[in-house]
Amino acid sequence: MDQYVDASGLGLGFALWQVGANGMTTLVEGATVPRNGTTTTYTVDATLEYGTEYRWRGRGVLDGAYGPWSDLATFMTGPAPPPPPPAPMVPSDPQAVYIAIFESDWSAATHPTDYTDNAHYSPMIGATHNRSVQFWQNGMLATPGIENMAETGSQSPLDGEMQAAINSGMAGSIFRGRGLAPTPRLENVQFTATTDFSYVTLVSRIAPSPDWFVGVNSVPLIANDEWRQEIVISLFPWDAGTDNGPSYDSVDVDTVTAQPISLLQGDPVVKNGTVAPFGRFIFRRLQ
Ligand SMILES: [Ca+2]
Ligand SMILES: [Ca+2]
Repeated sequence: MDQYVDASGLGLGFALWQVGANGMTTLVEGATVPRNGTTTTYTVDATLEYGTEYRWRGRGVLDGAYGPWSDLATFMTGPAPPPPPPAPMVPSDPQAVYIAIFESDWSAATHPTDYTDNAHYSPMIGATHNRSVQFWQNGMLATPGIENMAETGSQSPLDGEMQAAINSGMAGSIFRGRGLAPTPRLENVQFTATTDFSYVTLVSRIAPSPDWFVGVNSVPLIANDEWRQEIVISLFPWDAGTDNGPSYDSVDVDTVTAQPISLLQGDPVVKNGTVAPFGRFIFRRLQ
């Protein structure tokens, strides 16, 4: 413990203890400093811990002789401040341009049962949106927009449903692509996603068919705070649950009580006992 005295030889000694959870005290710091007028201040060098009890006391020092210690004084340090907020969970780029590639394998080789020479797909339609809206979903009843898309290939009124989501702040943009005719074939469509609308939904009708379509619902384009570079999704056939025809060229048999959207099973989409995918969507970031 260093000792200092002022010109008159009078100094003050201080000692500070930390009180542990078990009540044991540990000396944190002690010092002797020159007297400074009527108020002598000492600032400890040690960094004190949050939410911890400390005790201290002082005594006079004169020419190396010590007076009696004062009574112990006690104080409590304040609670720890809240941790800093986590870094924002958004990519540094506020938007990203994607190309959606629709690569169809559908042919007499992939789906030989009842294969039709007229096999094609209706024009693609999609939207960017947030988690507050789903335009279709496995187990959900088809909206009028999904029903008409799946039964006739029309982009309407699905585009109206997407526009309504834009108007209510749940979707960012609608994008439309060409159909695929004939198949197998490739088509693509570009769109721009933003951090506010970073999910993508895209559908196209399997045609001809009663009410079958390929599509994805709410694909997240951001992962680990970054725009995803490439996402490949196999396309299994969905049944919109709104027409009962059993095969591609069936005449319209409107379903009296609509059924939930479900994965299409059995003939004619099965080959060697399993449903064969019709192709894939590839979402690739361009910029
Ligand atoms: Ca119908
Ligand atoms: Ca059906």
